[in-house]
Amino acid sequence: MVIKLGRVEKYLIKKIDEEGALHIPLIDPENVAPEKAAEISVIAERGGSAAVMIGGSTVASTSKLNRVIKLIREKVSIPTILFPNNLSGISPYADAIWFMSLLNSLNPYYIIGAQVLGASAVREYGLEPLPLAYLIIGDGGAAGYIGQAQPIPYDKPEIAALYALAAQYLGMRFVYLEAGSGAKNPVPVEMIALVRKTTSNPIIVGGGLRHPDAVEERVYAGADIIVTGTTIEETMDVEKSIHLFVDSVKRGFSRRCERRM
Ligand code: 1GP
Repeated sequence: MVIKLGRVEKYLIKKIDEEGALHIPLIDPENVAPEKAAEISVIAERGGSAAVMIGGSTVASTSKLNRVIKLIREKVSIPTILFPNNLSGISPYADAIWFMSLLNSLNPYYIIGAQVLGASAVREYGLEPLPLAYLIIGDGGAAGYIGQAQPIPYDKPEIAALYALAAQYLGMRFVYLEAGSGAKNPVPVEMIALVRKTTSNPIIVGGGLRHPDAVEERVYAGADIIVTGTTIEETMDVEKSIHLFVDSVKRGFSRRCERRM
């Protein structure tokens, strides 16, 4: 039997193949009103972001989440992807869901329990599941705390690489290196580089990425998708912020190509 990829997964893979690396903004419906979320999404689509992720570690109100996604979908055609913290993070209005397992949690609920409870809703809502290994690195922020993670130390890239390889062998098709929203220090470039060497799955990197240079270095090291949340939610100039991030992703990738030549 051949695995049939869904529409959003095919789109992301094709876009990574064509453009090298992508930027995706993350919107937390607990922090951002629907109108503002839609405005950010329109600017992101125009600025070249590949999709919009919606979720946050403390999302408790699915109706608030639904309102945000409905409005975003009215305004943009790039895919909306749920980034669920729990069952409350599942909405029928999105295109896809990171069907994620927090592999370095100490609590089996975040590794497989919530997934078992949420699977039938994902099917019923027709959400496309994107199988994702979620790894908490360093500080871990609220995601690490809520998810009861045993964070991988910043200076132990080999542990992250082994998790990523094990996840690939288990059939997961994306790996997310998460330093935690608003983390003081993002995922180190050395860790991304080693994970890149170890797995062939697309690598998503997020948490604490505020400066375009930091984004560029992480794409150069091998990140395929860069996620930024806080900076875009808090900036007074969303357009400029999106432009800087999308541009730094491109620069990081073209430097990576030059290195290969
Ligand atoms: C958090 O990786 C994301 O889950 C984004 O983090 O809010 O720090 O950009 P920031």
